Amino acid sequence: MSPARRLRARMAETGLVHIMAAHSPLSAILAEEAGFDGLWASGFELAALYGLADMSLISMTQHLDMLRSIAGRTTLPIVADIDTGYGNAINVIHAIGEYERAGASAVVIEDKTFPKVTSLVAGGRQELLRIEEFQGKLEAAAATRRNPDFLVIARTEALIAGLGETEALRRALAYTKAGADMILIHSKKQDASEIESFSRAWTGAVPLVVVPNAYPDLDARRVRALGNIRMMIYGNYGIRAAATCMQETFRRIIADGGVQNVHKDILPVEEIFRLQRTEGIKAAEARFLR
Ligand code: SPV
Ligand code: MG
Repeated sequence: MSPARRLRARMAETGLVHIMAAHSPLSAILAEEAGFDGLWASGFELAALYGLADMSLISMTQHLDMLRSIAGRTTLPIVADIDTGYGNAINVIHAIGEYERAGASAVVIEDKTFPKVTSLVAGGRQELLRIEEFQGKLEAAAATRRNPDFLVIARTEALIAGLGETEALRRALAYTKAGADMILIHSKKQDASEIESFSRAWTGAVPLVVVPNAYPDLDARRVRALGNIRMMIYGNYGIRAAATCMQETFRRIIADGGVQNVHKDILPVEEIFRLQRTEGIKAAEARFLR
């Protein structure tokens, strides 16, 4: 069964899948071990890993290289964040071919203009495409995929752009008509009221996806109660968790004048050896090196 088929099957079976942001193969391995259903090849996380803003500065090649490395180290389905699709519908055709070959099971394409501005930043310039133009991009994506289980998820940024629920619903319905398999609805409000209201008003035929990072109180119990959300994406928690630990540890090393205190508080190197699958390499050495 392809990872894309597994992702669809898991959604059907559990009613809600939990997709963890991964910015590296190591973070993907940790997410798989923790029990997530899939991975989010997040644009924000990869940009942050490079020390850059999430504003279309990372190239498709950089994102694909990381996605391939992630796909090589885990068995989880990967939902690729392809931002605006790198241009118009022609760029989307090229991108879908590349992402499917690289091992993605789904893409999320957002209805912003290229270059985009990250969604949650205060005062960010948020410009949306004409609906017809974005429909063309979605149709191009759906027509290009080879595996019919590969998911094309349309993300509307209408709430992020301050255009209100009516416009968000209008766009989401138009994107469903264009062939989107799911609709990702995002908000920058610090409570989930916009998302819950949108979900209650949603009459479209496809399920919804949410990214509860500005509104962390929207947990799985509340999501399930809404009834039409099938995917929760934990976007930015991987890089924030990693940065939290590194920031604290690095500061302590400077303050302590050495690693004598932090040494016992972080993972032992043996655990890193395990995550690197070093035992398998040792076994191969014993077997093959003569
Ligand atoms: C990402 O993780 O890249 C996302 C989610 O798109 S957000 O940063 O909240 O827009
Ligand atoms: Mg993103």
